Amino acid sequence: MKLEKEKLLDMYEKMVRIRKFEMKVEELHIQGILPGLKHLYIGEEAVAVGVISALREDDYIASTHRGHGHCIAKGSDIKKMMAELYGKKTGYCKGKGGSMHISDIDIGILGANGIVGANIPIASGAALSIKLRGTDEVAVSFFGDGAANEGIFHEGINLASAWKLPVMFVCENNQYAISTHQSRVTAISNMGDRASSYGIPKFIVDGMDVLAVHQAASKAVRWAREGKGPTLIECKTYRFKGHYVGEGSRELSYRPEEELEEWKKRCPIEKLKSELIEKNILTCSLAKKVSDKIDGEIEEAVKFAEESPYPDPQEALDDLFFEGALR
Ligand SMILES: Cc1ncc(C[n+]2csc(CCOP(=O)(O)OP(=O)(O)O)c2C)c(N)n1
Ligand SMILES: [Mg+2]
Repeated sequence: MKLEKEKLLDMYEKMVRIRKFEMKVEELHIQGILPGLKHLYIGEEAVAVGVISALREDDYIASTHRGHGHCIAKGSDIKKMMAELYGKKTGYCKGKGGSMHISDIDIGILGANGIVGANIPIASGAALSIKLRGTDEVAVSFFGDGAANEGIFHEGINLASAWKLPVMFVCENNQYAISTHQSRVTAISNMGDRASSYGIPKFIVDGMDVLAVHQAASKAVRWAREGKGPTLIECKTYRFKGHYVGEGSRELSYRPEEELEEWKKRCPIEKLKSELIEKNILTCSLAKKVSDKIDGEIEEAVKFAEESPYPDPQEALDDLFFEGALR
């Protein structure tokens, strides 16, 4: 599959935007500036960008607790994301949701989700709605290797396959569910092999290679748009940081330093960068320009968040479904 130069550069830029956003979030959290819990996507950028770059704007994604990368890849406003992380009124959830509740329905982001595995049936539900409306959008559920061992994985995929719903199930297999290695709780090594239980196609790809992910996702999108139903895409990936910001050195108690170092050598951004340089699509000076531009965007997002007001305490119960019940 040959991708246009602009498309490749856009994918590169999006991966850099995710990386830099996450690095800033880590820095601000460690300084004690950001409240709440954050799970960084550093190391996994190729999965979100590879899959989402195969979608249209009117397609849907359902995200996870590790969701900043999905939102940025789908085109979220990083100013509103940063404001949400600061707990400010100008954030996506008016500062009351935080990292694990960012959503932007206008561009098809059905929401991050702090409940592991919960977005699998949500994406299937969105796909059912697509089917009932008779349109050709697709829905994507991102979830981890840990989520793939929950009952909801079976329920969501089973019904989607029985009803041939236009949904892609993307397993971001970073090998760990918090501190538990996949091999301790799963007898098979490829989560993608489970596709055969549901009679759907599988793709098992190198999740550090954005082009490989994009290629698999493009096939899955075509499959869904043609009305053939769901697919399961397993992306082998790795998180370069702890499970959550603040885990610190504890992470080395459950995963060997050498393993981390080996995976870092396979950085998905460096990989794409060198491939694009080799093909004369990217130059070092253009890469520097992209880096500077994104540094500027992040600085602007932080400024926007810092200058924004906190929500008024009077608004604490606004926008909640049970608001009436409490008053
Ligand atoms: C239903 C549910 N069970 C447990 C948790 C606690 N929890 C939060 S993240 C996580 C690990 C998830 O691992 P995985 O699905 O592999 O995603 P990753 O963090 O590796 O991206 C767990 C167990 C939760 N939030 N929801
Ligand atoms: Mg995991």
